[in-house]
Amino acid sequence: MVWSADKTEVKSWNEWDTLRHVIVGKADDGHIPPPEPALDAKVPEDSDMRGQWGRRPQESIDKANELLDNFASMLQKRGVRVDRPSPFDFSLPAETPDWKTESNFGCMPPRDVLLTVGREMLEATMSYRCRWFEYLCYRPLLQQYYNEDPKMRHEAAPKPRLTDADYHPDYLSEKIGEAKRLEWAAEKFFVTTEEEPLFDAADVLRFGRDLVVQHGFTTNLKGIDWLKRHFPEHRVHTVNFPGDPYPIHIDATFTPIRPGLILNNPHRRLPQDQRDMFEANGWEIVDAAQPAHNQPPPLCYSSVWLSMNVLVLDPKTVCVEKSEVYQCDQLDKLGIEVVPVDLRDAYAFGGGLHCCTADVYRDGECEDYFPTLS
Ligand code: DAV
Repeated sequence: MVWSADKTEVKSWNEWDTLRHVIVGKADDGHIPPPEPALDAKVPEDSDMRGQWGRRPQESIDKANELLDNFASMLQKRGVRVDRPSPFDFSLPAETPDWKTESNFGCMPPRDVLLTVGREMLEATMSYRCRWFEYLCYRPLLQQYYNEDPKMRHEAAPKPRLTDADYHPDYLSEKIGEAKRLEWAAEKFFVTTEEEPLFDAADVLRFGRDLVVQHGFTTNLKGIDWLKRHFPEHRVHTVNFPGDPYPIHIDATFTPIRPGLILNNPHRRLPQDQRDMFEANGWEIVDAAQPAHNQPPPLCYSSVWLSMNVLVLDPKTVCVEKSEVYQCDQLDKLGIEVVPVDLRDAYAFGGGLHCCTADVYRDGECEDYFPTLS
């Protein structure tokens, strides 16, 4: 069936088929949330964010929104339908019977919250208390898609309790040190426990009938098991990247570009035993180019590897952050048309071009890209 802009349809099976309809986040009212167990584990030990929290400066919000709006208009000019979330007052405390934290986070990165698999949009559990209510920003859109597309499935994973039992106290220390963190990551000892299923949508990559999920700070093994049970028609694969001292989200680490080609962060290489399924099925895993920056922008959670956090528009066309000249050049040499997008001043609000988007519709059907597994 041919996609039409007049009719709402939810469908996306992978990360690369032609993008027709997408959600782009907003920086409105972005907050640095107060300390809490899972969040503290992710803020780098030398970060300028340690010890401060509250609403981000208005001029940084305005600048980030300008960039996100420009990105959205560029996509629209290319014929992609773009929807935007509805922020709520993120300065409000977030509270359940089990815990309270003084503020919410924001709604710049829909990729963290929403996982589109075929005709389903699934709200992730999340693992930070400050992000527990974030799904509300997307409910008006999900409700609209549900009303307009009779085949759309709106699902939400069980809301987690997020009591202290969900977090290893060892990670509460201010000074763990990178060597220790790398040791823990290699042992798969992460901040989250196995108390209950936890996952962020940005830990999941979609390869047709295979889902590749990173086990790390934001997704535990129970979360991956939940995904297996929830998607019984899929093969769900657990991956780890031992070189990452702050392992959250797969999308600055492992980036499929088109069938057969994946960029991998050279500091966080996929271990050999986990590469086999890719190599046996003709997938090439190449080291991503070096980032163009030595430091993330101010007050940013993410690493410089947002350089590889790209948005694929179709298997020959990829949006790359404009200042990431080495990443642009590498993709150009691989025969990809690079669309440069200015987004760096929005990174602090929750990530790069992949993070700040969530698929609603891509062409293509559910294919098997790993036939040796059948
Ligand atoms: O490298 O800091 C960022 C991922 C954002 N979704 C990193 C991971």
